[in-house]
Amino acid sequence: MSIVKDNFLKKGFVKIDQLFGAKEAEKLRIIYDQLLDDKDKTAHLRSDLAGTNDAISITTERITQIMRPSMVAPKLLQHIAYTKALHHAKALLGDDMELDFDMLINKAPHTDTPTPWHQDAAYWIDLPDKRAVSCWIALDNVNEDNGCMWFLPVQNQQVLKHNNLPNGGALYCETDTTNAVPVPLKIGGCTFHDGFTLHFSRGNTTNNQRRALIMNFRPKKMIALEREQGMDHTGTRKQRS
Ligand SMILES: O=C(O)CCC(=O)C(=O)O
Repeated sequence: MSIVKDNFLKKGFVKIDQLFGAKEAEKLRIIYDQLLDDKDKTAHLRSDLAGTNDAISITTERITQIMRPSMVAPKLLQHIAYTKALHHAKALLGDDMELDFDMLINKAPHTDTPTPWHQDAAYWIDLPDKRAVSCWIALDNVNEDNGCMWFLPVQNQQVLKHNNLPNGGALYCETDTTNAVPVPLKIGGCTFHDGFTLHFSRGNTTNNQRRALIMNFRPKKMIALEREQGMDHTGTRKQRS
């Protein structure tokens, strides 16, 4: 077994230093910035993970999430990032892995808003085959100050009780974070994490954007089951399992 797969299976996450290079990252950033700027075309897929319950949220998106960006910009799917991430997903969890959904999560400069601790599986419907992996790709250099990912080594395949931040914000759960590990990345680097792995990121306190492109992979048959139940990862956020 490769070291990457071994680490992933033992800890629930693994880092790949470089999924692709700077030129490829720049191509993605151009599309990414167009999507961020185009509030009309992305309106139905866009929200603020910080919730929208206060004066700041009227003028400022703190954690911009755009679900399924490749539905608005299909050329994203032609980018090598998607091919390479799928290749790793198959190596980690099996040849039947396919792209379920993609998303953008951007932390604008000085928005200083953490993404709370959660497990992705809390957002999903309960499926018989629980294999799922997310690839989180850095399109800027990321560190603790602008919101790199932190992970807790996975304990078991249980979804903890989650709650929503007020007014449609992210799901969060209470957990002991003593053993949490930050994973700084260079542009084009990525992490893969399991659907049960607890993760979080600090707010962005720097002068620059913190742009991440995320892809989620699961077995082809489970994607079909989700779609039959109307789950296409474009709807409102709530705890589902
Ligand atoms: O980018 C972030 O701050 C959080 C990302 C996340 O929660 C995820 O990829 O599942």
